[in-house]
Amino acid sequence: HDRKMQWWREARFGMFIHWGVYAVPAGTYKGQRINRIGEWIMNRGKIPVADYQDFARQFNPVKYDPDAWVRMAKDAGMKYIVITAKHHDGFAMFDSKASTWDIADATPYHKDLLKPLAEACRKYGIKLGFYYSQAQDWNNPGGAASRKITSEGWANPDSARIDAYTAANNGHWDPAQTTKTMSQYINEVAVPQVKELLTNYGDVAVLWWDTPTNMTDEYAEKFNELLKLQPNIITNDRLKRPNYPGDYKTPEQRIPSLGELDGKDWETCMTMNETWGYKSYANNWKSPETLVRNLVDIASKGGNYLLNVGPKADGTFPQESVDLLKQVGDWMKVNGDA
Ligand code: FUL
Repeated sequence: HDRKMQWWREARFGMFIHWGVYAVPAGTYKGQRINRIGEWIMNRGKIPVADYQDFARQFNPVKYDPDAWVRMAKDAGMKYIVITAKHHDGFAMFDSKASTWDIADATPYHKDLLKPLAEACRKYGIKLGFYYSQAQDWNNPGGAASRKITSEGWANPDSARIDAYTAANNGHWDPAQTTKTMSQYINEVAVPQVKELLTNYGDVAVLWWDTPTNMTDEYAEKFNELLKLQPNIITNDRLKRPNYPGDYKTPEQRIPSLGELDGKDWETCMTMNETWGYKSYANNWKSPETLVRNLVDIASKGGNYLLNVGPKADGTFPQESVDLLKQVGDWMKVNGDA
């Protein structure tokens, strides 16, 4: 265990990338600004499946340049990247045979987005991990839909507008979401997709599970088994609580106090502004000083900092993120090991 954790413990700094179809609406649906985090727009706006899937027809990231992405991470002093292979909207950013709700079948771009990123990471010696939403999936039928919005401390309870249908249907808001059972979804979509991710992209450094809504130990064990495909992979603590603690804890949007540290490995993930997925009007950017102070605070307490970028639908990073990465990198070149 210590051996496979070694690179991660030394890394200290990584890039989180939340990228998907939600970058197309970018926080606005039918002229209305949907509040809170951008990658939740389908759930927050209770957008029907067919409407949401229309956004994929406009997802054509022709300016996507994974070589440039990896160089920006490396120049900032980051040692690893974790990208959303599939977020809660269920959209696969890779060519999946298990669903047509993927980049290859549902968009004009047609090409796998993760393969060239994996190549660029190999080229520059950056480790690559995949975020995969194993339980929540709002498009592949049978996937779970969370209506708990306070559990991770990232949202505000007063924003919950759960209508009668949603309350009666386990968080779902469109009948198209429940034409299959969760067990069908797990066996026919999620397990095959995780297998694809662990087979077709070379070394995978991290599997970053998320929001174990309605997960059972039986489902968790299916995913856990697949990890054998990558003997050196490490995982976070969100597969299923409490029986699957993974290799490290994931405080979200906050840095633990000294009193909270218990000797277990941990990684603080954090946004540069107020959203993970791109929103056109999210302007509450942290300063470069704040980012550097956070990194120093985290590193001094033995943790890792997973700092998020939410790319736009055209495949570019928001200019503010580019600038912040550059400024952190300039500091790292003098004071760190970038
Ligand atoms: C949360 C997710 O629900 C958010 O969308 C985001 O991915 C964050 C890192 O984890 O639990």
